[in-house]
Amino acid sequence: MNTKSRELFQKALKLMPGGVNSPVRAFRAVGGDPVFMAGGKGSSIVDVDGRSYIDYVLSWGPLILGHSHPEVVEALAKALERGTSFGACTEGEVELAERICGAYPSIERVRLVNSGTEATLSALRVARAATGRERILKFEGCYHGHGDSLLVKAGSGVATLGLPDSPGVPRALAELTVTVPFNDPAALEEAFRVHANQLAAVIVEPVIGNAGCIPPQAGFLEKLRGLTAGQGTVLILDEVMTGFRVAYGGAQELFKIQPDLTTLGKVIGGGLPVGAYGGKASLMDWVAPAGPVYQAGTLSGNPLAVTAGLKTLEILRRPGTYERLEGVSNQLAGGLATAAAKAGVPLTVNRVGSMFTCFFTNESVADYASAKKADTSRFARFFRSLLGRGVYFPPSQFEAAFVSTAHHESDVATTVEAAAKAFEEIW
Ligand code: KE4
Repeated sequence: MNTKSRELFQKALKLMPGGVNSPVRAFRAVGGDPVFMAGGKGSSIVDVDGRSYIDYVLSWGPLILGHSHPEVVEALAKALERGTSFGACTEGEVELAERICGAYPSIERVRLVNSGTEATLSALRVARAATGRERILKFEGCYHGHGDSLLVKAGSGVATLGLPDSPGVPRALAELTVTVPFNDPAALEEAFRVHANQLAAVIVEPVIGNAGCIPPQAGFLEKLRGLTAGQGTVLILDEVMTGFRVAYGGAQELFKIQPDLTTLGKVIGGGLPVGAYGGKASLMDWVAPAGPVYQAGTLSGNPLAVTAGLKTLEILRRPGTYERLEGVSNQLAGGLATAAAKAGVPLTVNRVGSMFTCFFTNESVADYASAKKADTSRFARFFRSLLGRGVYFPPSQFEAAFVSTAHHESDVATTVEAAAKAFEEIW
């Protein structure tokens, strides 16, 4: 019985909307009260009642090295002694920009911001300014932060104008966003026919993480690159989740796609608030003060966040890091699939590198529509059964789970054993 969590949540409900600072943390998709966390070390996280869990949320992606990596903590401690923020240029920002541009050949200029949301809404602003166009296209099920233009769901039919996905988003703005299904080349071609030469930008999660993990099908990203290049539409790869996660050079390295702009976040802050957007100099030099597109931020390039990010990227560059991540992630995904099959539970495990999702369906999941066919109530029971056995999965069927370099074979064994019992329970 998580008593302190329960007490804190009752208090939080009186002080914060829904008792949380980000909706998914409220556990509404899985039922019950959220667990309040108190600390973490390596692959494990501990709640305020002293219970520890093997953590596959990892702060929704940033903690690719696990919690409190000693070298990150040490670097932060030293940075703290020099101060927390200057609101001025610092050497660390130049070094982090250099690291990002070195890892992403498509990025000639980069601007650091404080979140993925800031990165995506700024990238869209640049694309609209540079093309002189207003309409944009996104894919159903992709989440790019809470910028107004991106909180839009598909209108009826294909390639039709968007509808606000949240109150407060002006209809006139939502209508400028076209949505089509992911992995649907025909729908994409139709959208480029209907809106020929009117699209300022297409923004896409090259591997969807926000509908659960959905990889691009062969040729889809290439088709997207061809259509955007052909009509002077800016291709924005939203790599806030996949950047430095699925490969050091992100999904654009993995799938060999050269976008015009890229957005980053999560891993590049090593657990502290950092986002970034960057790409061709011809686009990024539209950004103030080089150009007229205004974007700014009090804490952009913050020395602490930059320190955590730089140390994280340094450790990720060490030989064998991604190979080990791949090995442990593959072992885990295989173990979960085998356990489900043994229990007769329909399960589709989608994985790209160290991000994965267990969909409770026996159909393949290639877009948002197929993801939504998953049995979300069974997922909720699975989540709660695992939680009770000390394994913390993302509290939603439509989220990606993550593995860190701190997860070892022993964590996989414990997780698969717990899942096998959970599958028996939830059948
Ligand atoms: P933030 O503003 O939350 O830093 O980043 C927004 C964002 C942009 N692009 C992608 C591909 C993202 O995954 C995100 C944020 N991801 C969610 C997890 N699905 C953050 C968790 C949350 O909202 O609490």
